[in-house]
Amino acid sequence: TNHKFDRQGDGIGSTNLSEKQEKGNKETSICPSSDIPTLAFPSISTADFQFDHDKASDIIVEKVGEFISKLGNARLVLVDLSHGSKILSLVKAKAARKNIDSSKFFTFVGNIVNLSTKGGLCCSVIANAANWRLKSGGGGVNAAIFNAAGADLEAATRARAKMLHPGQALVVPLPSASPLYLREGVTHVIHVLGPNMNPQRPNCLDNDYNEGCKLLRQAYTSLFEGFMSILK
Ligand code: AR6
Repeated sequence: TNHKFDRQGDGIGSTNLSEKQEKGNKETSICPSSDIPTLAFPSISTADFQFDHDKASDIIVEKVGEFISKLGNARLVLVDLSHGSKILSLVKAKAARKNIDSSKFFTFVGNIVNLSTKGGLCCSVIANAANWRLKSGGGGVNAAIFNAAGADLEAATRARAKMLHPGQALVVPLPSASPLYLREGVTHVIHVLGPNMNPQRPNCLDNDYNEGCKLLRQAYTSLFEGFMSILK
């Protein structure tokens, strides 16, 4: 019964289509304010930072399970680029096994910077798998988000913090002139720094999964608490 978690950007027959039709399929679609507050987040640390997918999926499901009841009507959505995403399948299966409410948490295939315009999924808040310097570029979801948001995001980020420690998150309200705000209806970006297992990157944990799992749990706690602070 995994399929109930499997919503997709191009899915026919989903509620997404009618949402789009209501907006008249306009290219510049700001999500209606009546929309359910939604956090879209990538799987922190599991690509460039080379964190074990099985361990990461356990932690995602554990943390979602812990926060879901505190979120009121808000939703959490784990996003990845491809239908073949290993982390999405693992999380889907484990969330189903734990009977996590699939209207409050589901996985979604799409690019986190165009979920509304391409996928029909309105997400007011998106998370970024950041680097410790909070710098643009570097590939992955970090490069995609900084590119899509324009210089506004760099300035707004810089005004709040110069760096992050692993396990920390930083909530950044997106200036209303940002293309990501105007086009996709994203009001906040939450930068998250996850644990790093890649020897080519700073602060490599050298396969210490004791510390790594602790830091990844902290990262998701910081992310979901950051999202809750926006909802208040
Ligand atoms: N939309 C949705 N998901 C994405 C996108 C996207 N546009 N791009 C990547 N993913 P990663 P990390 C997925 O490598 O492992 C950067 O260079 C990807 O498939 O972005 O935490 C930073 O500057 C994977 O599931 O983040 C840091 O130095 C997930 O997002 C470093 O990488 C995270 O992959 C952080 O590495």
